[in-house]
Amino acid sequence: MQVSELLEYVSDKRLRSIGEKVLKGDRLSFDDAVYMFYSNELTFIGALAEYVNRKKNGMFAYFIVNRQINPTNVCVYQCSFCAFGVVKSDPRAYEMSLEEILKKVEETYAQGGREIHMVGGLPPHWKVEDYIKLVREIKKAFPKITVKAWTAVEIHHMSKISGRSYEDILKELLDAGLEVLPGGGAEIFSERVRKVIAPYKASAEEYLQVHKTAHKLGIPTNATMLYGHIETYEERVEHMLKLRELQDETGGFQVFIPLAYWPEGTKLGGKRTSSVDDLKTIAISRLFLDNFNHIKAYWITLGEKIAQIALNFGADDLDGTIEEEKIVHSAGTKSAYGHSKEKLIKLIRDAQKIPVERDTFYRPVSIYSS
Ligand code: V47
Ligand code: SF4
Repeated sequence: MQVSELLEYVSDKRLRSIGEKVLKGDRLSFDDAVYMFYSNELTFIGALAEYVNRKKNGMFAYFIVNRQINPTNVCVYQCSFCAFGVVKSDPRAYEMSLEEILKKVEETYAQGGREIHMVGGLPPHWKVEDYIKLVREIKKAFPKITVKAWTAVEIHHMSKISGRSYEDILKELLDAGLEVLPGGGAEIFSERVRKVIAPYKASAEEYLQVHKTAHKLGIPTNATMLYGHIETYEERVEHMLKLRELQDETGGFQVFIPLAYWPEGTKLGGKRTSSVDDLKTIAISRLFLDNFNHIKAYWITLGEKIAQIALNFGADDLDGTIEEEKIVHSAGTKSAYGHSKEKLIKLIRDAQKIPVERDTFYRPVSIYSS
């Protein structure tokens, strides 16, 4: 059945008019997106989102052979939703040596890995040079691997401790070999929520300013949203609106990644998100962020099965093989720590999409069409 035919079955007039807007390619308003969050018509919203996704990405669904490295979990910020960052005296505190890190990169490279996604806690004793050195050493040893490192929170922190501008720091990181910024640290932009869940780290404005500066320097970046804790639906849409506005201005975002909150071991506590909420959030983000090419169904937070359904609800990317995820596992996620490339290909095929191995910049490396 065509999506246009589906419209006839929707008795809710407001939702039908949102559907008509989507079919015409008109931009959705703040109120449209909020309305969908309160609606119970999940399958209709999902079908609309998948219609938009297929126009943008066809039947392709992307993945990458990559590895996450979290050099340390020691963190001065102690966000209440985070079970990963600990104080230096905590028995769980760790800091990897440069040799350990390079060994992990070597293993990934030997398996055909293309990307190192490196983020961590923010230890009180680290200087800007420590962050830059890690990028430089990885690139020096493995020039072909793409380093996606340090969130806007880390860049802001480097600026705070050194008095240097974002631009100055990003230029030095570029020179060291950094090619793209990951999207972490966005959480929810609402000041009301940030005061409770992340009162000390970079503010929403600072996060956005770092990304804007990176875009100006030609560094592409990713964007995230942590949802399912104490934020309202309105605050989720406000968050996406800020990203849509910046994307209109710069065009520098590659992908939007909704991150489902996991509460175990956090100070904030609370409950897990429902699968319905996960799928609705993926679908609404696909519909609302009309200027983003990609929506990531991050299998670590969604779980493998919901991530597969999400590939039919507007998402077109699973992230990657990852190998050793630590941040969300500290908070109780039940997904694997990593998956082989073959497993990701199977997950995508079973979701009835065509697997495309990509590089960090969404350029296809291999298409597994049969
Ligand atoms: O910024 C922390 C989130 C993020 C929890 O750019 C939690 O391609 C759920 O940003 N429950 C880091 N989430 C991960 C991240 C990311 C992941 C994959 C790809 C990309 C990309 C970025 O993890 C943090 C925070 O928002 N997080 N604690 C938690 N309890
Ligand atoms: Fe530190 Fe990031 Fe965890 Fe906040 S979310 S405590 S900044 S590691």
